[in-house]
Amino acid sequence: MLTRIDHIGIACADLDASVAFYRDTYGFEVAHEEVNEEQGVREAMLRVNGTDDGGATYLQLLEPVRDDSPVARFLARHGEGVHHIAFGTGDVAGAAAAVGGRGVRVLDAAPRPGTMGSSIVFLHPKDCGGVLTELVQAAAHGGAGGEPDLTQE
Ligand code: V0V
Ligand code: CO
Repeated sequence: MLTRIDHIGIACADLDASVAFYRDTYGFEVAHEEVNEEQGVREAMLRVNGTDDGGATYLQLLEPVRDDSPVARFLARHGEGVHHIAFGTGDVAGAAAAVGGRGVRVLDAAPRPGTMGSSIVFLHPKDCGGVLTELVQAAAHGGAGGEPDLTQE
C-alpha cells in the first residue's frame, strides 16, 4: 500500500537561504520549485536519491506565503524544523481510505494537488504519534509520489 518515503517536509523561514544551506553543506540541488497557493507554501524539492521515474526521495523545503497557512502557524509555534513525512503510494485515495478505516483522521476528503503534479492527502498528527503524515501519489508521468508508471513512453 505504502511503498517508500517520498519526501521529508522541512519548514523554513527563508527558502532561498535554506536551499543554499543544503547545497553548500551537502551538495543537494533543487530538482523542482513551485508555489502551491492552496497549501500556502513556496517549496523546493531537493532530490536525495533515485531518479525522476517515481523512485526518488526528496527533501521538501517549505516557506509560507501567507500568515494563516499551516507552515506559518508551525513556524510561529515551533520555529524551523521537520514539518511532515510523506509516504509514496500508487493509489492515494485507496491508501487514505484504508488508513482512515483504522481510526486515523484523514484531513482531506479527496486528494488535493501536490508538488510536481502529484495527488496528496494529510493525516492528523495527533493520530500519528505527533507526526504530520502525508500520502502522495505521483503524477502519471512520474516525479514525486509512487512507483514508476510503466504504461508511459
Ligand atoms: C501542528 N501540529 C503538529 C504539526 N502542525 N504536530 C506535528 N507536526 C506538525 N507539522 C500540532 C500542534 O502542535 C498542535 O498541538 C495541534 O497540532 C494543532 O495545531 P494548530 O497549529 O493549532 O492547528 P492547525 O490549524 O495548524 O492544524 C494543524 C494541522 C494543519 C496539522 C491540522 O497544519 C494541516 O491541516 N496540515 C496539512 C496541510 C499542510 O501542512 N500543508 C503544508 C505542506 P498541541 O500544541 O495542541 O498539542 S504542503 C505539501 O507538503 C505539499 C504541497 C506537497 O508535499 O506536495
Ligand atoms: Co509534502
